[in-house]
Amino acid sequence: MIDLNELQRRASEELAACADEAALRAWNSRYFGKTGEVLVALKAVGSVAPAERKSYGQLANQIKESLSSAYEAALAREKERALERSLATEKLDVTLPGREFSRGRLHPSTQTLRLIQSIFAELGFQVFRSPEVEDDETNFGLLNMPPHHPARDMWDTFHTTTPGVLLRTHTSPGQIHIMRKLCPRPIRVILPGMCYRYEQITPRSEIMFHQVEGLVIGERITMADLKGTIVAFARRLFGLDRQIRIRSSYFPFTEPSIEVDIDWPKDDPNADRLTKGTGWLEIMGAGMVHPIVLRNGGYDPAKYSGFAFGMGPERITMLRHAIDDIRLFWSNDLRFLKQF
Ligand code: FA5
Repeated sequence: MIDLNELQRRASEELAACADEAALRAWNSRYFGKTGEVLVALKAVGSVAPAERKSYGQLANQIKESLSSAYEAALAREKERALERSLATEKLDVTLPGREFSRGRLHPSTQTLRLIQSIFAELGFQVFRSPEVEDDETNFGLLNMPPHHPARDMWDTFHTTTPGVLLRTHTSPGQIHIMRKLCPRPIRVILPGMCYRYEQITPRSEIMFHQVEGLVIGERITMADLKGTIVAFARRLFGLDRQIRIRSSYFPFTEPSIEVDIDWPKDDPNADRLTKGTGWLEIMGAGMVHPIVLRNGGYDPAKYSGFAFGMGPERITMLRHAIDDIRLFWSNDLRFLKQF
């Protein structure tokens, strides 16, 4: 017959000696597992002599109850101790102020692009996109610059390995796309996007920069509409204190053609360097859409006329904030970008 008192004493001593949760769980399976000693002792009741069976059974049950509640209590105590230990060693001060997230912001060019778009939205213009990778024909040919036209020299670009496929040098090819899409309906759109030029980088010229193309086509559109639109836009963007200068110019895809300048802030020490001593910075080219271009877009120049412009948002941002070097825009220097 199993000595129940000895079993209880031994189990209690061993339980008291358990130092951590793992030891407690090992104890539990030793005594209460499938073949654990306590369960074996309980099952042994059948082999006890009938006279002693009742008292043996009662004692075995008592021992089982008391050992199992002692185990539960020891386990709970051990869990509490483990929590205290981790609180003491892994200190977390919930009263400390949180770490500040560094918040991103919009690039100054994006801010200007959004401003330009909102001004033109007020003037009734829709926004369209056109591809940055173009074919030679749309970037030049359909804009009245056939192969070997000398004006192509003003817009040297990056060519892909596919002959005739290039990175657009201006947003003007978008004029052809939108005309062919909307013909013969009237058009009043802007086409913002990135352009690329293979040229000398200077404080006012980059090899990649944004442009916002504008195109208006309809019946009886005149140069007065172009001038009125440009002045209304510039007044909204720069305020009434800044001056606008409109000069005659030349583009193969407009006739007549103009260029528009804004006066550089007079008190800025970089004024001379950036304006080549003139006090003015050019922000856009514009003009009345050339009849050949109208025809290439599907419009009959005898019935329709239109104006177009192409402006540089980086130049505009330079003028708004007196930024003295266009190279700052794409150099990813946070000291510059965080100021906007
Ligand atoms: C053109 O690109 C013409 N397509 C503009 C146009 C459109 C004329 C429609 C008539 C009708 P231009 O090369 O001058 O023109 O560029 C227009 C504007 O883009 C410039 O006034 C300037 O603001 C900006 N720009 C031109 N080159 C650069 C450059 N390298 N870096 C930054 N901005 C530039």
